[in-house]
Amino acid sequence: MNPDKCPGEVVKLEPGSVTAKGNTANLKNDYNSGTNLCGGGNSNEAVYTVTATESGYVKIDVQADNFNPSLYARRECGNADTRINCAGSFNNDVSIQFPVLAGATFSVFVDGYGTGNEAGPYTLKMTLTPSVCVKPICQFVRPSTVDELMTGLTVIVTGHSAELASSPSIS
Ligand SMILES: [Ca+2]
Ligand SMILES: [Ca+2]
Repeated sequence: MNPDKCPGEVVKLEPGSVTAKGNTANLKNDYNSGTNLCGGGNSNEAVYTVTATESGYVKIDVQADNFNPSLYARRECGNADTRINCAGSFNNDVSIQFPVLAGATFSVFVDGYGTGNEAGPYTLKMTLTPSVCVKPICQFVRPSTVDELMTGLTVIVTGHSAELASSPSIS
């Protein structure tokens, strides 16, 4: 798959970690994070579309060799309004995390943060920590935080199943 545009590289994420190396220097600027907070509008980016095989917590890290990275995830690859989470950094290292359900597909963008075209070699690491389910209750490993509420996903940790909600809520 062409890593430059949606859906980009297709990845199946099982419990544990997947590491990918890439280089945005030879790609094009097609997408941005959709918010000034996380940037991406001036820089080339690479795209990965990921399916989680189990419910749990996803943590995504980007280590940029020599540029300021922007990292964001969307539920729909081509739709900035479906952003799940994002981060931009003037350091070389940036990470985001969010809960997922089994079978959920999301897209990850390795972009650049700043006023110029921030691009170059990077290492992307994605880790899925599965939730622990003792029916009928699923206990997600990481407790709920404000970070999590930004994701637009609501994880119901009690009841018969975890469910996706259309908007964030505090419970
Ligand atoms: Ca691109
Ligand atoms: Ca971009």
